[in-house]
Amino acid sequence: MFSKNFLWGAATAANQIEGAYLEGGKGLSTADYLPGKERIKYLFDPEQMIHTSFSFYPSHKAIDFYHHYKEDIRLLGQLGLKCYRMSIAWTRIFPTGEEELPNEEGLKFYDNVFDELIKYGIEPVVTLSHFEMPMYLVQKYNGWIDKRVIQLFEKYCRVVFNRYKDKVKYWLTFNEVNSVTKLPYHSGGTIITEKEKFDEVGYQILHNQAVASSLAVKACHEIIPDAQIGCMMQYSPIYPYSCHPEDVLSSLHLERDRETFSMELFVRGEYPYYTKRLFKELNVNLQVTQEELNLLKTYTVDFISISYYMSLAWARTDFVAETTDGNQMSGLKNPYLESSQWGWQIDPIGLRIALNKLYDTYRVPIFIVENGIGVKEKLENNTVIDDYRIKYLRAHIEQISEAINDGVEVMGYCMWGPIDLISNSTGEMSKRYGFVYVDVDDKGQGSFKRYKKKSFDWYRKVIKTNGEDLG
Ligand code: BGP
Repeated sequence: MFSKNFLWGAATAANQIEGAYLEGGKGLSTADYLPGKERIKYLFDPEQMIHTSFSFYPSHKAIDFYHHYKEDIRLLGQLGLKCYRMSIAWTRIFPTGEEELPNEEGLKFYDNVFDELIKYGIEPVVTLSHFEMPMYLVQKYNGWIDKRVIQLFEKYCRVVFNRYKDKVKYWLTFNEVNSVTKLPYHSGGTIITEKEKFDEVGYQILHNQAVASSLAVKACHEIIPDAQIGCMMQYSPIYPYSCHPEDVLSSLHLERDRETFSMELFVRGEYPYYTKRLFKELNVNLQVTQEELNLLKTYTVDFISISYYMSLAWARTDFVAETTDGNQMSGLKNPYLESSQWGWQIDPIGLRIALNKLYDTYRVPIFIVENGIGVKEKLENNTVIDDYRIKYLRAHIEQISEAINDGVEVMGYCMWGPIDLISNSTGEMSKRYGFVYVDVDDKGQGSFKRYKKKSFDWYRKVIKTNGEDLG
């Protein structure tokens, strides 16, 4: 049973929808340097990427939400969304990150977006940093590895909290914050040249972002006392491939090191008990002050938010089995699960498991802020009959309902990508997630017209009946 105030929603990110990458005084961001399909090659080695000039950059136009926001929010209004998760591009507010004063045109743009959402009774849920930051700060400081970026981020947070305090009551700090230890450029604007320092740099960025999150929590509560602010983690439960004790142990380690480690910092406000051993094994030595540790402990988040797309299987090091791709992590193929066209394993029960595990450990409310399926689709008769999407979302919503019946406090659910958008991992437009088809291809060509898919009316009904009618 979903509570009356359950936040039914949908989620996007600025660099995947807005376009207009140099309009309104916006500065260049890390995302503006990501190419289209070629990006996969560079995700783990961005140094060469930022010095290469590509023929096409998806974020520059994206789906042109910047000029279509009224039309798009009207569609979100028709869906009956209770909330809409979106992100603010830091570079629209502070183009280089270091200006004395914010860019009024950028502030005004988000004022317009929030006003439009509020007009339709949609609560904005705002991510402060979703895989982008001013490129200037990458060039000057090498991104989040430099602690001076913490203060610049705090300044940006204080500006947007003050400006939008009457309009936005739900905030998220860093999108999929645990990804920084795997993707330091993507999530932290840091280029690592000494490969042997990869783990050390990754965990230092995570620390710096945890400190910044504490400062954001402090500022948010001071400036908007009735707001709630959460952290955001990419969570794919890691299953042991077999009941061999070594498989169980290695999956426990993988899940902790790559995923839940970050939650200890943000939710409990301290380094987990296994840190010493982990850091010794990874040869990680961090620059941490007592003042920073005090901040972590004092200003913890109000709730956890997660993205959930899939689960992964894992085993002991010398075990050989078929592998599969996943959201920023690959793993072993689970013989009991089907996969999406991109190899992400479809596992609705995994969401119930994820919610129970997190609630069991942290006992704070959980907000699912991303879940969905990317599919190659063709527009026929001005629509797409996407029964597979309905099936995927229905199965996941059923499992959320089960988790709520288990006793887990779930605040809300945002499906990912209500209107087709640019894929984060592949830069493709053809990895479509939406209830609304957008006529743009992988090279940014098309009419940019929007068309409702079959799932549009289905989700509208789900929300209208507060999850009673999933048929
Ligand atoms: C998450 C990101 C999103 C989004 C989603 C789907 O990791 O937070 O930005 O894109 O995954 O992934 P993709 O776009 O790679 O299919």
